[in-house]
Amino acid sequence: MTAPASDPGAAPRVVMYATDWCPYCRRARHLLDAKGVAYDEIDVDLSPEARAEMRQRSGGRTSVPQIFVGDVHVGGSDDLHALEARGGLDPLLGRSPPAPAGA
Ligand SMILES: N[C@@H](CCC(=O)N[C@@H](CS)C(=O)NCC(=O)O)C(=O)O
Repeated sequence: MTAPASDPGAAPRVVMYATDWCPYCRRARHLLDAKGVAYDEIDVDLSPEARAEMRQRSGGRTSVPQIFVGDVHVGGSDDLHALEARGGLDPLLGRSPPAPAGA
């Protein structure tokens, strides 16, 4: 169940607009799955309305995937991986970043 937006301790809903065939979507899925992040995937090939919603929410971007954490537009797969590499994804997800190796 998705927690209400008003609950400050709740994990934000993660939404990925994607297509079945897109390799960048596969890369994004792989990262989210590896981190155990639950997300809702919306296939924009199946719905012109969803594709229009994606474009509107992402400031006009047309490529897939487009990933949102709560109301925050992360961007595409490269953006998601870059955010993870600089340690920004866990805080956005409401998680503590992993302890450094050897700590
Ligand atoms: N840098 C982007 C590349 C995404 C990308 O090129 N997606 C392709 C499908 S795999 C696409 O949507 N192309 C159509 C378009 O750019 O409108 C990312 O990492 O998400």
